[in-house]
Parts: sequence; structure tokens; C-alpha cells
Amino acid sequence: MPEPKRRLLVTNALPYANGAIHLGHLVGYVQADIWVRHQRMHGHTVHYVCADDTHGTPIMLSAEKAGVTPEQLIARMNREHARDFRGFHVEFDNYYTTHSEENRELAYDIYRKLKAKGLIAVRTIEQLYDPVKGMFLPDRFVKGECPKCGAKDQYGDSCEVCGSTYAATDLKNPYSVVSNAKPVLKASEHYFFKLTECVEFLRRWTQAPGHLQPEALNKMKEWLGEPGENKLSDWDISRDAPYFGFEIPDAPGKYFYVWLDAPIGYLASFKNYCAKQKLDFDGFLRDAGTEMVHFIGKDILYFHALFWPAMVANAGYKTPDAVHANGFLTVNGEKMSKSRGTFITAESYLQLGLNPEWLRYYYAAKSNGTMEDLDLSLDDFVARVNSDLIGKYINIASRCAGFLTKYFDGELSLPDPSSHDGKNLIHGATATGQLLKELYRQRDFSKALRDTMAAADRLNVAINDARPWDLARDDSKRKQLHEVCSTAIHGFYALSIWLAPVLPETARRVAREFFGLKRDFVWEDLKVLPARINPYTHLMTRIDPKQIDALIEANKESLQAAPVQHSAQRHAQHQEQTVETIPSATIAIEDFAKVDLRVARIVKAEHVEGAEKLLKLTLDLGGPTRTVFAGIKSAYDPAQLEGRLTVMVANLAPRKMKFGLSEGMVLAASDAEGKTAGIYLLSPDSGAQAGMRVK
Ligand code: B3M
Ligand code: ZN
Repeated sequence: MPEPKRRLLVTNALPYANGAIHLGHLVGYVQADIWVRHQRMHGHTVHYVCADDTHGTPIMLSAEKAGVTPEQLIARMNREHARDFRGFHVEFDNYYTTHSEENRELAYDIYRKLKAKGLIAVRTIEQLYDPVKGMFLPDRFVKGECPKCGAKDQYGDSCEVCGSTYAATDLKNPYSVVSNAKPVLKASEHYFFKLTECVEFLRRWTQAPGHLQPEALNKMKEWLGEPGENKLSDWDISRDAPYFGFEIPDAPGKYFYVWLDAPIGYLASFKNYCAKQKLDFDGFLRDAGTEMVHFIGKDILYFHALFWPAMVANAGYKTPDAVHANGFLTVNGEKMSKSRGTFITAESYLQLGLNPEWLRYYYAAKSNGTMEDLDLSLDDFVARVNSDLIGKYINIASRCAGFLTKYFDGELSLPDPSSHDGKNLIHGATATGQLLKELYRQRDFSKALRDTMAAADRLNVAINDARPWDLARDDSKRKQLHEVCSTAIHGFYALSIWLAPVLPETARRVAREFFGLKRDFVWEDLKVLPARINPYTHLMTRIDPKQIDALIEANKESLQAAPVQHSAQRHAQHQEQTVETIPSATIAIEDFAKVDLRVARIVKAEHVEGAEKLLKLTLDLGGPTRTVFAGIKSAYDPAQLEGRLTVMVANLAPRKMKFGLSEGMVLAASDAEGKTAGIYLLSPDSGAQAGMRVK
């Protein structure tokens, strides 16, 4: 019996329109795209949409800083984001924007329905306000001294030195990041969505089979509390002017908080697409047989598994059928870092000529459908792609196709389909195809690719044993040569179909150019053996490790010390927590002033067990000592360093390293690589004292 055809609306989290797409973002987009392609290869209908998330304070301020309107800023980001996704073969049917009429209408409709149901409350709250700039300050736009440990320049929600969390109003000596003014408390009316009244619905929705991954469901249970308990709070959905967003109907000067209209942007993008394609938007959403599936990063689960279903359910819209969360990306085992050059933009990767399918393959090989973090280990990336894709997969065609073209005019020897061999070939390909199909469906791409490569291994062993290059030298062995090479190419054909969701561009070329198909592969193609090939043309090159060096170099920030921690290091950005601005070539004096440079005395210098490059330094700044791990081992003997003065960045966010917490960084000169020309620690002229500020 043919399986029923699914009709899916699939979405990816909407990237915030305030920064470039980087390799961290791509994890979730590549995973979703692979899943979508797999569904389509089985004949299911998938509408795959995305958009830019364009509203909120950071966009407003970034635009102001860049001297453009928010509309201009988001239009530019939209073009860049769409270009980057296309570059990685993430093929949305529609890439739209939340700043659209469709989104405004849908947001208004949902809001009005919630209001009619009595689920909107208005309450007066007090918040920090910047009297100079004339605006309320989101937590990330207030800084001050940590109320617990006294550390300076901490954000309004948590301390990066001692890790404690608090309210912005608890900060000592607070100042506005926007104007430096001292914020004042000011009362204002806010609109709330009564999430507290949705707890029973949410318990049911989160626990329904298939809606959430097991780890996500556990998180929800924690957030929702035990039956009878209510741990949720109502959700503040309004922000006061000035704000870039949608003004709330009948509430002049009040705007929807960006997170209210962001997920509605999924529907808006789909609606816009339906209008262009003459599809029935309302009909699709009403139909109980259609499915809505969201791929997101694990840090935005709260929004997608609580706020979003509660909102749509109560407004009478379709509720999500599944929310799949992915983990964060680390590079070489650490957070992406601008100073290390591992905060890699999608654009730089493509511009340097790296093949997007390499990364798709590597991500897929490490994606098992859970919320675990994924590590892009750059050495492993090179080794794995070269060994699997080139050494195992492509190699089969490049070794065997030539003989078929030269001696047999591209004809493949086809075993009689009813013979033992013929049955085996087809049966093998379709049986493995069945297993792989199930693994793709469950998003265990890692296992699917392991099985695929195991099959490639077996095929390579068979080719090595049969030695077609020897057979070709002997005219009497033509038939054998024909069979050996044909079997190899039939295997290559199956591998190409199995890999097609991951390597869409290569699969497209294999299908059309090599096998002469007039279309792309579908899974059913496994049941039919191709009868001929066109001459083999080069399909994929190996990664040259030099390309990776160039990539790191291109992404190294010129100013080695980043003045504030880039929360955009996380796969996904929480917009009100991120002050990311569009990069510019020069910085203002105020920017430089954010870097707290101090004279420091090295009181102790030690080797670190197991660290190749690092020395552990204990630094005296005039107050409590600091520990810093510095990559200067190749240039200095620890004993030489003790007692001398150097310069350090004292307000760098502490960084957890394999060997301990590094609480700053010392300054040293080196060539770009830090290898050939040596490393030279800076020191002040004599007379300087530990703790002095360097300006
Ligand atoms: N823009 C945050 C993020 O990029 C936010 C997602 C919206 S999804 C509706 O992670
Ligand atoms: Zn603290």
C-alpha cells in the first residue's frame, strides 16, 4: 500500500536582521533543509519558509548608528541573508520579512482574538529609563556594578564574573549603554498575555507524542511544574515608543515586543508565498491533515514550546505539530571567537571558495536529532570530508567510469533483473534505502551517513579486489571488466541517491549530467538500475588545509581584544541581549574607551599540564589577582616572566577554557599566525605601577 502523502509547512528560526549569518546559524538551517529534501524525495509536499526577524531595540539603534533608517538596514540584511542561505543550498520556498503587511495583519488578528478571550491584561510596571535618550532600557542596554561581587561593567541581567543573575534595578552605579546617562525608574503601562491561564493546555500540548524531543519535554516539565502547580508568569508583550515594530491596535505609543510578532512571521511568510503560488493559505491551516514543523535553536525553546502554541491555540490558529531544537556550534571545542578567527561568517566561507557541501556533510555526519551541541573540529572536518566524500564516494566513479566510456561507450552491463545478481543489486539498494529513509525521517543523519559510508567501504573493497585497472590490460577479460565497473557505478548511483538530501548540488549533477536524467533524483529511483552513463566529469575536490587557514585568517578581528562579549557567539541570538552592530572599518574613541587596559605585574608564571601553547599567569592589578591563560609558551620560559610588568585587558569577559577560567588577556605582538616571527609581550616603560590605566 503506498504510504499517505504528507503535507508539511516547515520553518527555520527567523534570523535576527542585525548581523551576518555565521556557521553557528547554519547548523539548524542545514538540518532542516536536509530533512525537507528527504521528505520531498519521497513525494511528500513541503512548503519550506523563513524570513528575517526585523523588529526591536537593537535594530533601531543599529540603524541609527549606521545613519540609515531601520527599513534600509533590514532590506540590506534581507538580501545578504537570503544570498547566504542560497549559497549553502538551503532552499526556502520563500524568504520574507516580519516587517510586512501580512505579518501586521496576522499579528493584529491574533492579538484581537486573545483580547476578546480575556487573555490580555494591562498593568503598570516600573523600568529603567534613559532620561537623555528618552527611552526605556532593555536589560542588555544597562550596565553597572554587579550587586553580588562588585565587578564593574556588568549587564543588567547577569554578571559575567561571578555568574549571578539579578534584575537590572539591582545594579550598583548603573549607566545606559546608549547614552552613558544614569537611568531612572519610570512607570509605564504594559500589555501582558496571560500565559498563567494556559498551563493546562500547555501540559497537554507539550506531552503529546511527537511534539517535542525528550530532552525538550523534560525542560518543559521543569518550567510548567507538577500538575496543579503553576510556575509560569504572564508574558509582557508590549514595549514603549521609541521602538521599531508594530504599534498595538488601540494603544498609541505601545508596540508589540519583537518576540510577539516574530513567530507570526512564519505564517506571514507562508501567506505571502501562498498568494504568489495561488495556494489556499486558510485552507492549509484549517486542514487537520497538514503539519506545521518548526526547526529552532535550543535557546529559543521557551518561545516556541510555550508562548507560541498558547498564542495560536487561543487565537484559533493551527498549533505546531513538532518543534525540533538543535544544539549550539562550538569550533575546535570552544565557543566561536572573533579573536581566534572561529566566528566564521557564511559569506567568508563561500567567498574563499570553500564548497558548501563539505560543511553540509560534516554537520549532517554529526547531527543525531538531539539537542546536543555540535563541534566543528577543523582538523577533523578536513580529514572526514576528504576521506568520506572524496576517498570513498567520489572515488568510485572517478576510478571506474573511464573504463566504461572507453571500452563500452558508456553502456552499463545490466544483470537480468530476474537473475540472482540482478535481484541482489536492487534488493540491496532498496533495503538499505528503507533503513536510511527511516533514519532521515528521525533526523539521525549521523547514523544514516555512517551506514552510507559503510556501503561505500564495501564497494571500494570489492573494486580493489577485482582490480579493473589490471583487467583493462587484458582483451580477453572485457566481460569481467564490464561487470565489475558496472556494478561499481550502480553502487555509486545508489550512494548518490542516499546522499542527495545532504549533497543536493552533487546529486543534481550526478543525476542529470552523469546519468542523463532529465530531473533530480527521487528515492524511487533506487528501484531502477541505470543503463548508461555520460563521460565522467570532475565532481568534487578535496579540502586543502590551507583553505582552512585562510578562512580563520579572514575571520580574525583586527582588534584582538573584543571589548564586550559577543553574545552572538551563541548559535542563535536573543535580540534584546545582543548589541551587535554592523562592522565598520574604524571605531569611535568611545569604542576604544570600553577596553579597560591596565598595567599588570606577573607574579607567577607556570606551565599548564597538557596545554601545547599556554602559560598560566597570575597577575597583580593592584587589587585581587587575576588568572590568565596566555598563548605565549613557545616564546617565554615562565621563570623569565615572574616579576615583570605587562599590559592586560582587564574587562574582557572571563572565558572558561579547558584548563580553567581565564580572566582577561595580556597583550603581545606577533605576525598574523603568531608562528614565524615570534611573540613579544608588551611592557610599559619603567616607573609604571601595577593597576595603572593604559589609554
Ligand atoms: N530571531 C532569535 C534567534 O535568532 C530570533 C528567532 C525568532 S524565531 C521566530 O535565535
Ligand atoms: Zn558578580
